[in-house]
Amino acid sequence: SVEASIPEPQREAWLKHKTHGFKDKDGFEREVVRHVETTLARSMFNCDESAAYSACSLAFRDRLILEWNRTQQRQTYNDSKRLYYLSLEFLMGRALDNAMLNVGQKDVAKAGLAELGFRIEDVIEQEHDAALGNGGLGRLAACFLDSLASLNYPAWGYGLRYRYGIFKQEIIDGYQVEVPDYWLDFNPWEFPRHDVTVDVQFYGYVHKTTDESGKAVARWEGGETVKAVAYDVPIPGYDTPTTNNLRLWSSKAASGEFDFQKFNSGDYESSVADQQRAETISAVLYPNDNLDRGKELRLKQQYFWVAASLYDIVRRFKKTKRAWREFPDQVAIQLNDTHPTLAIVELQRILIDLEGLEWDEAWNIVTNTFGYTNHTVLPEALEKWSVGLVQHLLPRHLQIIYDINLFFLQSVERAFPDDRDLLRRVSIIEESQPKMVRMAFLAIVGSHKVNGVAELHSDLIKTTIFKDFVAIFGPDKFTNVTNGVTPRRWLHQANPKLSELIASKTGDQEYLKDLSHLNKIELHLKDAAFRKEWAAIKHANKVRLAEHIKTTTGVEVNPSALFDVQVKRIHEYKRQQMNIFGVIHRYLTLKSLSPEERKKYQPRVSIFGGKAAPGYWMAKQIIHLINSVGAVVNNDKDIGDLLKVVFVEDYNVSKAEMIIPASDISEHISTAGTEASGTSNMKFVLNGGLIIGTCDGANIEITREIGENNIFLFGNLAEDVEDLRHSHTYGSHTIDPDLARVFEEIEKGTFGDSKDFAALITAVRDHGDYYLVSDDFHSYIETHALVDEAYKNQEEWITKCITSVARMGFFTSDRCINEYADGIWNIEPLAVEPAS
Ligand code: B1H
Ligand code: IMP
Repeated sequence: SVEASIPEPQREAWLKHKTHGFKDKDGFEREVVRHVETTLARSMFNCDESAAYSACSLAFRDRLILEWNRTQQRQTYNDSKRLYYLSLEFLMGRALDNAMLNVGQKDVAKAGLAELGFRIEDVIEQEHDAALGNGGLGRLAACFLDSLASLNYPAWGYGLRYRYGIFKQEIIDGYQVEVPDYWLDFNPWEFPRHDVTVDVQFYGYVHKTTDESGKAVARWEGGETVKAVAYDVPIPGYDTPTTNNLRLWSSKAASGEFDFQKFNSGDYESSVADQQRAETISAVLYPNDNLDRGKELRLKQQYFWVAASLYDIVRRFKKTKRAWREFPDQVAIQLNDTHPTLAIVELQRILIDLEGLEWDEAWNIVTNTFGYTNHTVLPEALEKWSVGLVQHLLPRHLQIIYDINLFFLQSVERAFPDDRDLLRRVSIIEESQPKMVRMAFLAIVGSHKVNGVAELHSDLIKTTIFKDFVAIFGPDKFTNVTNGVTPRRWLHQANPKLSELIASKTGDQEYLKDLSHLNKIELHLKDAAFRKEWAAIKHANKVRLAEHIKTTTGVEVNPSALFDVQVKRIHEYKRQQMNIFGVIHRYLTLKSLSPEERKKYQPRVSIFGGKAAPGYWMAKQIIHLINSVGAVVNNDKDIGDLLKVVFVEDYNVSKAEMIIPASDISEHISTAGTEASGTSNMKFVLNGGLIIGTCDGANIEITREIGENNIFLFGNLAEDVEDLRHSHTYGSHTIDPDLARVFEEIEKGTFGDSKDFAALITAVRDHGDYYLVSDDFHSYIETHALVDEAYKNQEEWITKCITSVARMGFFTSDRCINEYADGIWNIEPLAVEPAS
């Protein structure tokens, strides 16, 4: 057993004093009080909710870390192949509620906290979100960690420990204002590992020389060194002891606290400045979603994180004393988009420069180790780095990239002789001014599998941006793994009442481990009591959101109105502008009706939320228009409860957990072919809301699963987008008449100074309407009318909702992780006895 690895003479003492986490309510309370009194140095007389949160979290953390250790020991002892998920973003949200539910001790904690004088809901609310991500890509990584642990896969996440996560959004006078998210004051969920550090080199030069045997070798010398310090975050699986690790790297100056040479020569300030410069690397998450800005500090972040992670992975492999060729049997590395692509180059560098392997042997190991997930086809999001910048920062890596490209192009030439244009098109180096390294191409060439994140998206990458690579490598290298979400957080935690109701109908909570069991609720479709309870839960969730809206915006909304929600990053391709134009159209229609006719209209609340990248001016204009429309509509006495427009400030994971269960209809209305998958669409349906959406991303597969009667699809298809764009000759493009009417009203100044919104109008009317807002507007408005009609028949509406939830089993991230494990990583779960 694992215990056998403790040396005999000490074994008895270690085992005798082994720590155990709390077992029951009494034990839990004892741990909380101990942490309040010792770790936090407080007492019952000054233990507020915040201290109760900290102590409660520490009690759970202690439990998790014990299981964490056992899990790591078990995996090491079994010598199992591990997956390493490299992601620059992990949008974790809150940890306490999730830990309590996954460990299965929330009831114990609830009762214990109550005896100590606290309501568990208030304690949970104290936690600050861990917001180390922008949107879907980062939250997907977090769902994957939950599934990997819940399914007992040996897996680690590797990321950066940003000092500042995604900014906090404040809405001031209708505009977005960004406030830094200084979140690490006290984080009970991380373990600093000051003993686990890696020195990471930057800049310098390459010295070509020969070794003793006369073989040519390259030495990367000079430059500067920064230290990476590991911080470990335990990831508990649901109803299993498996507790995996998320290792986040923090940057520090390498030479201890100060550069003593400078210090002794009296240059104290500049040695402190050096220290701060090193810490800058992991200081802040870049707040861009689906956009690449090519900043030097971002490239430094990428290499810092990749180099530290690979060093750690290689160190762990070397402990097994296996031959290098076995590396891909022990290690799978998944690249979450191109952000960690330098890992391919770094592993090749380690193998040839430091370990002395031949190029071909090393390259074979590298390509069998990596898999690459593409998350976007938007041209502005495809990463490229200028050759000059890479040369300056990572001179040896640039040489290796050139060699990878040379060997790759030679093989292409052999297979496709005399096709110069093909070589130009697929070259990893773009021959532009300046020359650029195309990271997606490097990722494809250096991986054994490339996957998209929904069927349409995976088809699109094969026929558009990566078409030539399909011809070169054959179609089998390219595959699809449709995204999924964890039902633990996105149903059980976010919507406990619905989770309980579902459990009462499926028999138990097994559906949280095998989401296909949801289909059992379809048998109860006609059960009147069940339906009534279903509706009551939705209503209660809407009441809770209405309260939040009242306290944060002052707007009173009627929980019986239809809640129409669009919450996601603000982006032109996601078309929040089309949504707000639609709202204006509705407002104008209502205004044109007589009071009698108006009464027949379905009351609605249009709810928006989401952050704009700080430098994305158009997205900020959209936020301003939404708030300006709200200010007019919400105060119009003719309109009353028939229409309200609210913008929920600072959308994040914990707000999503409140908003999503309260939605009747949610909007997933990207221009067809632009949203790779979307994952909130899955969360909304899973929580008993319906969707209005385009034939894009995962909407298509959701439709296939739940049936087209249960979704409101509209708009042009991806295959027609290119031709439509082409037909919009600048200036002469005819605008949909209803949309023209909306523009006219904005230009009249109804929603404030029209100059503020001019760019949103000209983008559609005068600049080619790249996102097809006008082309889709008519169909969008008509489909909203169908939504109104359908909602009036509440019985039929509830039937649609229940049927949809019953058929959502496919969209669990567990299914998704099993597909990656079988088709890409070749890893197996490590069986464990169920939690005691
Ligand atoms: C997605 C990104 C993204 N795709 C660059 N691409 C970034 C690209 O900081 N950057 O430079 C950050 C994020 N994010 C999203 O991934 C897609 O838009 C969604 O459709 C998809 O559901 C999600 C997860 O696959
Ligand atoms: P690493 O793989 O060296 O980073 O170690 C990660 C964790 O795995 C350690 O903190 C231990 O909990 C566990 N571990 C590593 N090596 C051993 C071993 O040889 N025996 C048992 N557990 C180990």
